Amino acid sequence: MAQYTCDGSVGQTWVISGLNVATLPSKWTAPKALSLVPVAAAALPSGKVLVWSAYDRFTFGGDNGQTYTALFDPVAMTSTEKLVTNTAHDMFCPGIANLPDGRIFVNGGSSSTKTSIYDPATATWSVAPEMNRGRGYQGSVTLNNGGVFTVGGSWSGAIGDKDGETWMPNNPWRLNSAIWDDYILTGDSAGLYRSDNHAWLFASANGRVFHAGPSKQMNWIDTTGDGSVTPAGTRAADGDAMNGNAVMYDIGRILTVGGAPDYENQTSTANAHIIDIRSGTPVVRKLTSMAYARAFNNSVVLPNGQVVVIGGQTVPVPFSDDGAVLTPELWDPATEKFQKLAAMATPRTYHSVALLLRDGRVLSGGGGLCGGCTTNHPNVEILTPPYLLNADGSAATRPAISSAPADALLGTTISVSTNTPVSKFALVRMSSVTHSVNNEQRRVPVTFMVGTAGENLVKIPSDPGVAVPGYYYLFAMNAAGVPSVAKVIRVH
Ligand SMILES: [Cu+2]
Repeated sequence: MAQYTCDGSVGQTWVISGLNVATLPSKWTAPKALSLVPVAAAALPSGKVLVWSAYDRFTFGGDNGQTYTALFDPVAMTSTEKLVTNTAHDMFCPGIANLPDGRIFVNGGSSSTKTSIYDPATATWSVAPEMNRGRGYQGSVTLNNGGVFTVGGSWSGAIGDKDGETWMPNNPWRLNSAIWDDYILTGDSAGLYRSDNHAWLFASANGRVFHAGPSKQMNWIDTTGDGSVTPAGTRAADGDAMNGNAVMYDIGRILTVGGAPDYENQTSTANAHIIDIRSGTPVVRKLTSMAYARAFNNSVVLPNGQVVVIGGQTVPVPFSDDGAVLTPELWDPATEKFQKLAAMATPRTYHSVALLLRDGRVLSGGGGLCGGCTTNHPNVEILTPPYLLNADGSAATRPAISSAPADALLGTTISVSTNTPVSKFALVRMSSVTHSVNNEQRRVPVTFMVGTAGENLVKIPSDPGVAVPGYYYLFAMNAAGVPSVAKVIRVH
């Protein structure tokens, strides 16, 4: 029998699920209230998630030299708030990187030149060097050599001249004077204030970075010395895709979805493309589009290579939930198509976040930060994707990793024990997100052999441009594709 459900587009559209529009088995927890709007989120080696808003729990503006943060435990569904004042850094709208040693690196934002580092081992924040350029809404990414590259970000500090700069541990920021802001611009009608925002950056070998968007122009960036930029073509017929997403779902392969030609008030697209950068010369393919046009969405890669696209709205309008898309879509690399998942309860538009959790579920939260407005969403909800459920909606039987080393050196083989024979292993880098940008997440499928004692001998890639040093979830998957809870491994 057909079942009528609202797809969440604020009462505008109704779909018939189970008839012509299949929804894959999937479910959400009820929204869990937090003490603040989680505008930024970072996955920690403990499995907990660090979230923060701005100087205030519910609004932003100006440089107020402090930030409300909280530590969310997705197992206990509890959170602990901490007001961070010692770094004098208002960390609203910054760049974020997950350093190879597990620390969370936050540069710019409302305090535009500041850099702060969170150490999860001590739960403390410390001051790192200031950038040469003030920035907010820039793109940052951890490099294969352990540094951090950042570029763009005219939303904060002076407008324009936001050339790249690179930080190496125990060093000041070094300006890459030949990596001009101009290379990454979209054609936004609001000009430079918007056109150098939210760069999609993917670390590669030898300090190089692939710039996949959101401008339709793509580039290879070399962060050595003054740096250099080599144009790398366009994303086929895709236009500028501001506030869309780019996800490295497999080695050297990036899925891009959604976005809009302008930062706001322009119709989003449902576009989807694959960018294959394995040969060094990007090969772009247009895919069958999503069912929904979206911008301000988030996308999360699962250990099996599927990508969950969550939230967003049909026309991006900051601090509005009009046209919010409550139905996530799951992209499958085997079919290269999208299928709908169960709708979530809360619109997740501007200032929303999503991250993969250690247990293979997906955290979605935030949206708003506009004072007393009705579009503030100081809560999170958690998606159980189809791979954790049987066809009847009951919980699938999961394999378990009984032992794995805490550390793995690049190019070595590690011994991993599981409670049952498994079919696949994958590493997924622990990552961070704000404003629909997560340049840290990447999935690295890994090969293995079964040893004489039944142990799994898992091969860690040798190239730090493939397995960028850092903390990874290691998932085992059984023949049915059901993942284990991950073991957290430091790859270095
Ligand atoms: Cu913002």
